[in-house]
Amino acid sequence: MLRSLDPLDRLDSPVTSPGGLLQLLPPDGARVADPDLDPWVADIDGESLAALYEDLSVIRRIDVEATALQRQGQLGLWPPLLGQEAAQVGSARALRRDDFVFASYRENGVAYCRGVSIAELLPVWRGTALSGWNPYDVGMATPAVIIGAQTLHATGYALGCAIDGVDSVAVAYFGDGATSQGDVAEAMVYAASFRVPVVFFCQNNQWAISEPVGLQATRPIADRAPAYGIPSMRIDGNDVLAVMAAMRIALDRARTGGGPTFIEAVTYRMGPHTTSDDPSRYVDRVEREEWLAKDPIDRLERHLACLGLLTDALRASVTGAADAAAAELRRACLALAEPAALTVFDEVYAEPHSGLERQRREYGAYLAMFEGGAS
Ligand SMILES: Cc1ncc(C[n+]2csc(CCOP(=O)(O)OP(=O)(O)O)c2C)c(N)n1
Ligand SMILES: [Mg+2]
Repeated sequence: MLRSLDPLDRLDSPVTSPGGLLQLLPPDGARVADPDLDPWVADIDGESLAALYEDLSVIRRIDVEATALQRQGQLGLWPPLLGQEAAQVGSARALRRDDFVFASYRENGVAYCRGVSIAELLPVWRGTALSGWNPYDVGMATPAVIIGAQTLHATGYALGCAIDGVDSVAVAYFGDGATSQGDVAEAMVYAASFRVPVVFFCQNNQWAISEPVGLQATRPIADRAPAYGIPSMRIDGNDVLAVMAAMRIALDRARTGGGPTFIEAVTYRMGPHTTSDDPSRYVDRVEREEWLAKDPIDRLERHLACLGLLTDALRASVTGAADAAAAELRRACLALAEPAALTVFDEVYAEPHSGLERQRREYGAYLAMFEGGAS
């Protein structure tokens, strides 16, 4: 039998916090109590809150700067995470170094928290390399663009951890849209059957490109998990403390043999799907305004102010860190060397492959037709 904690039990109860979400920091920043979540963030003192505030602010700045660089033609594409900072920081900062993340393209905030350098975030989006970092250096795989596929990778990795007898946990990050993919269903069935130490972390940002979540989920997405035998929590994804508490509950369950947990972090994609998208064609402005009032950084600022911790010194140091990140992003982007065209065939397979060699020859011959020839 799976161990079930109160947050799961309360999912079916009509008397949950507003909107049916588990919450510790509402938009006005006045901390609310939650008997299930509170013990899991009891150690978060003023210093920790300030560190979270810096993470959120730096990540937003990286995201905004990268979006601007794409607009200036310096990046080919960028998938903004604007509005989802708390979901990413709260969850990623709950992880241990030996845990392993399998994410989609949008988790640049998670990558930052895992220790991926700003320079390593960029090559894929500038098109100068097929991947930006060594997964084993940071405990995070490079982004999966095949929607939902990473849930299978995470489940397999986590099963390996269990077989090895280590208590590391794998976390799959994916979106609301991904929950309609077969891969996610397969991963959840498998994880439940074998009590795999994996956390399914769904950022419900209300959109799968231009498709609103309501079209594919007439019930909360978190409600699906118990049917697989997986406990779930539906949390306010713009509340960094609630996210951290939920992730710590899930990690503890996984480490102690309780198997998988599903977390639905309810948030909002404030920007376009990617820089190639024009959300003004389908997003309701009033709805977006409503979510703007629930901004994850504003509410942490209000909370810090309530505690008397939003000092000029803190503001100055956080602004300094964000400015430095933006400058580093711009510098690193412009410094990326353009790769030789034929290197696109390198490191596709570990072993030589005749089909790939044929393609390399053909492309080389094509390039040779131009001035300068193949490089
Ligand atoms: C298997 C697969 N089908 C379709 C796509 C095209 N696609 C790219 S992003 C996306 C929407 C994903 O939405 P969601 O899972 O909510 O993640 P979000 O982009 O909102 O973070 C789709 C359908 C894809 N990349 N892979
Ligand atoms: Mg989505």
